[in-house]
Amino acid sequence: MNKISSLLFFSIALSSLTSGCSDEEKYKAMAEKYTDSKVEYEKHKLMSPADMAAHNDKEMSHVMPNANTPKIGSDEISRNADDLPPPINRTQEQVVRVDLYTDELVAEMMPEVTYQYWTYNGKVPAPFIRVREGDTVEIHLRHGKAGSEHSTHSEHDAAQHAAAGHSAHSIDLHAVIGVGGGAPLMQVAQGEEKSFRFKATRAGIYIYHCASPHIPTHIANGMYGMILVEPTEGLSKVDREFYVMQGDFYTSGKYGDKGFQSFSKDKLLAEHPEYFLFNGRVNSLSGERALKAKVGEKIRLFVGVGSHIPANFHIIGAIFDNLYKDGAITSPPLKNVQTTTIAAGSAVMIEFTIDVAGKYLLVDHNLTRSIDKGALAELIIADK
Ligand SMILES: [Cu+2]
Repeated sequence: MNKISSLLFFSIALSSLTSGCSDEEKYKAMAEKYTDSKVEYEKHKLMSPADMAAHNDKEMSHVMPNANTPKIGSDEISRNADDLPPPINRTQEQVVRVDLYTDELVAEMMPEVTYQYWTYNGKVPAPFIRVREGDTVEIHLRHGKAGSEHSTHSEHDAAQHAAAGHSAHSIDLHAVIGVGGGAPLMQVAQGEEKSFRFKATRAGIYIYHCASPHIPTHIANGMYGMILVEPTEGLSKVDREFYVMQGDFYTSGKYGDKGFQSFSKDKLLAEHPEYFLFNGRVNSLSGERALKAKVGEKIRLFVGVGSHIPANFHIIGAIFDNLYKDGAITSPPLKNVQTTTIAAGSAVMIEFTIDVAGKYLLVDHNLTRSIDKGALAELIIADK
């Protein structure tokens, strides 16, 4: 056994002991897995970014979230629906710097149910990026939060990340015209930071997501967000804007099963999610965190599907005055729409007003997803 693997073996044995397990065979199996992952990591280090992006990750299927859970936090995983930058009012193009970091963290999917999310900036969805057509966008992506436990590169941490299936993270922005949406330039290993620039030439509302092997797993675990490229003339003025993303989640246990739920790759491959969620968790946008507006106000929603299953987006009791399908915000809108499909990896812009005060529900009109599997949010309309 060389120095690194014996060190790994020692720390695994130690962590197993502290968690009360003394089964020697189990240590051995775990050590072997770590050694394998170490070899795997070395292999990935030697790959070119293009190979990395194309890599189909057959060997990386030994995902071990339990053994590699970096931290247990009670932090809110869900991004608030009003957490987006204000409209752009400048008339000149500029360079816009965007700082992102990746973080894997355990959080509540619903009360007493926890899950290890993979995120940009610690929330699902990722930050809403807002730029103007003609801007030069400079994306900085760091693997690990600066100053955190995994912020600097170490062989041990790298092996852990590799074993957990995220030896690299990256970003593919649908607003980019270029190979891989930037992903081949942006494969970042644990402790690394990379950046690239692109010119936002096409106005629209776009998805961005992680594109590191195994790509569907990274996305399913929560690594997606939106980028809005406003047209040069800007968007029409509204009173409220909200940011909502639907995602499908694949837990080992069934919907509602208590305790830590590991990711199920089998269910992902079978396209059989247990949860359909708005902004990352059950009831993330309800009660205190509901979307709030007033009678007669002009409301604009940006709604996207980050992960793999298209949505049938509907608001019970509302009609979409203007619907900009498929992210096409410069095309004439559809008028008076009840429900819209949103493709996987796409987003829509919706504008509407409501004349009657009360509580309205955002749903996926494939309604078991909302009533039985989580895709439900509240819009509270107050009297003026
Ligand atoms: Cu990733």
